[in-house]
This record gives sequence, C-alpha cells and structure tokens, in this order.
Amino acid sequence: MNKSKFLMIQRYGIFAIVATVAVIGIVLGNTYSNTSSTSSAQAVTPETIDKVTPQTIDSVAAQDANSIGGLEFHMFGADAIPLDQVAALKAAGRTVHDVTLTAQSVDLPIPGGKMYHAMTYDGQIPGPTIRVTQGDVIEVTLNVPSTEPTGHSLDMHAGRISAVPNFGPVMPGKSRTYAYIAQTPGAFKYHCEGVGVIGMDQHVLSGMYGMVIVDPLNGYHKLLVERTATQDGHVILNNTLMSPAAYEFTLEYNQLYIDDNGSYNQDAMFKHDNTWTVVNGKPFGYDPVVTKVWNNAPAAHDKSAPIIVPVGQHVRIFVLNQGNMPVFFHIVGSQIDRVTQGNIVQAMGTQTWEIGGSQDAIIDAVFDEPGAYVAVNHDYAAIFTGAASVILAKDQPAPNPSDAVPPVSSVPGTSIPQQTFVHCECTDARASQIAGMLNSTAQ
Ligand SMILES: [Cu+2]
Repeated sequence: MNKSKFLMIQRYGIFAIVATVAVIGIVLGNTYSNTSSTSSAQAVTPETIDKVTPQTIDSVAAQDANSIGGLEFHMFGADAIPLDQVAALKAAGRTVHDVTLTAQSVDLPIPGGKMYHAMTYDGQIPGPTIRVTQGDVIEVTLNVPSTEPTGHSLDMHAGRISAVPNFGPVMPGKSRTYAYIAQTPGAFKYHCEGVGVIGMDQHVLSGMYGMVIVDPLNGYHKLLVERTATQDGHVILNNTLMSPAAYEFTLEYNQLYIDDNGSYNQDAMFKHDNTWTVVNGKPFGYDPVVTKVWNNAPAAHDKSAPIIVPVGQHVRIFVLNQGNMPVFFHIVGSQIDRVTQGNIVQAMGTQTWEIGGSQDAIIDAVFDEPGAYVAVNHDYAAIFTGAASVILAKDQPAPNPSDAVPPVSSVPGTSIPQQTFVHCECTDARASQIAGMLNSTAQ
C-alpha cells in the first residue's frame, strides 16, 4: 500500500469514528463519555482506528439504534409556507407581516449634480427595512409594473426556502407572492436576482437591495461595558451591564460602478474598480463636514446630515454588506463594545470588524464623550469614495436621518424610539411618502 492511500484510509477511519460518535450521541441524547459507559465500545487507539471499516461502523450504529428502540427522524418544520396555510399559522399564534415591494427603475442623484440609472424597490435605495421577530411569518409580494424595462426578482436571505421558483423572475406586469417563517435572528439581506440571475450584479449594484431585521424572540443580550476606575490608589475594572434597549441605526454598504453617462459599468465591477462607495445608498450621505459633496443636492432629502447619538447610552448599529468588497467596520475615535451575529456574541472590545459580502454584524457601542466620530469601511479606497459617515455624540438625543433609523422593534425593551427627518437616496415621490409615514407615526 502506498503511503498516500494509507493516509487516506486512516483519515477516513478517523472521520468515520467521529461521525459515528456524533450520531450515537444524537441518537442517545447523551455525551460520548456517557454513551461509551453503556456500550461495548473500546478505547480508541491507533490500532483500533486501523481496524475500523465502513461495515463495522454501520454495525455499531445499528446495534446502538436497535438497543434504544430504533431511530426517529425529525422534520424540523419547513420554513416555506404554502400561501393557503398562512392564516392557520396566524391562528396558531404567529405574527404575519404582509410586505409588498414594487420594482422601480428610476434616475437618482449622485454627487456633482449628476444622475445615474438606478434600480430600486419602492423608489428608494436601500429598499424599505423590514423588521420582524424570530418566528414571525413574512408574506411578501413583489410587483413589477408593466412600465418596467426588465423583469426583476426577490431573494430574501432571512428565510430558508427553495430558491426555485420563489426567487425566480417576475416579468413586467406580473407579481409573485411567497411566505416563510423567519427562524434565525440577524440583519439579513434581500436583493434582486435579475432575471434568472442574468443581470443580478447590475440590479443589486444599481440599488435593488434592502434589509430584514429578525429580532431574537427573547430579545438581545444585556451589554457588558468594560471600563476602568481607580479605588484606593489602584486601577480597577468598572463594569456596567446596560439594558438591551438601544438607540438603533442601520448602515448598508455597497458600491456603485457607473460610466460617465450614469449607466452600469460591468467591466469596472469585474475589476472591483468602483466609482463610489455608498452607505444607505449615498456616498458621504452622512458627511456634511469634510467632503460637502451634496452641497448642490437637488432636494432637501439628498443633503448630507450626520447621525447623532447620545453620550453614554447604548447604541446598536445593524451593519450589512450589500456589495462585493469587504467592509472593515470601524468607528474613528471610538471602539466597538460588542459584535453580535444572529444572537451570538462574536467579540467584545474590538477596534474593527470585518464583514464579507452579504454578511451582517450587529455593533453595540457606547460613546464615552461628546464629539465627532466617523463610521468607516477602513479600506482607504472605500473611505475616499464614500464610506465615511459622521456620528456626533451629544449630551441629548436629536432627530436623525430617516434612512439610518430602522422601524421600532416589536420585542419589548429593545428599541428606544427616535425622531427622524426625511433623508434618502430616493425619488421625490417616495420622499413625500416617507414624510407622510413619519408624520402618521409621530407621537
Ligand atoms: Cu431587478
């Protein structure tokens, strides 16, 4: 036997044993050590590993399964829901969210007084932020008006649901509805897949993307804030546990690849040679100080405006990378107190968090002193093409740009409601609609 073949067999043997232990552990609902004490399994040594064959593995598993009365296979319950069963799930206690998105191709402004050919959901970039609680049902309809020059589609990462036919093309004049249970918490991407994925890059990079926030059923964890103090001439840890209730924001990162005529430039995309880096649809949309690139903006809702947070309070930022380059999320002048993905804490007390394409991170931060901070993608090419968002920490909360503030969570003790003003990469008609929604929900 040559050496590589021997190693391959040996590796297979080890893998098979690990797999068998895992299966037995699951079957018996027990740990390996407990399982081994009730079975005839011998200590694992290099010699016993060499004797393992697929046949012996099977026989051990079969014996153990037999000894507990056989295997019971669990279906966890499909996430996809036939539309005629949505009402039954509602009656059973699940909250159902009826969501409608309308595809709209429209020209939108970029810095310098120019326009580009955008593709949107509902006339805004990003599309509307949808917020639900883990276990809720999302029943979503995509409308594609007959006036659209192309078909569109809707791929929602918040669900585990067959991509075909749900995410398939919806041609002009048509619509499609599907429903699913949002099983996993997080800040999920939704986006157009073009027409059978043809043109997906163009549609997403021209604006057809948005966020679904799925809040954990039992809420977010309290935030441990670790700082230091002095006591009796010594430095001590001064830890505080903050309520999950937070001032909340969304930051969605993407790239724009356009030519001088404002048309999508696929050659530039393949080279990752972006024209702009956009945050919530605009380059430098929250930077009225440094670049001033929106000074000649055509409408009030286009003008740059900073994000304002209260000092010493819990701030939660849902960061989602919608683009095809990494985001190295960093807040200049501050640090990240905690990074959560799903509802699992990934890091505490870190300076930067890398977020790959179509990945999200929930950033918790407390700003210790008043001042000016800048949320960036700490890639210099990204910073200088638009990924620099000014955050002002002030003694009191203040109204914030509407496109940076998500809907209030349904989970009690999660969102601290904020006042907002209309700010968006959107059509004037959509800005008017948003203004109406803000007025109707004003206290
Ligand atoms: Cu599309």
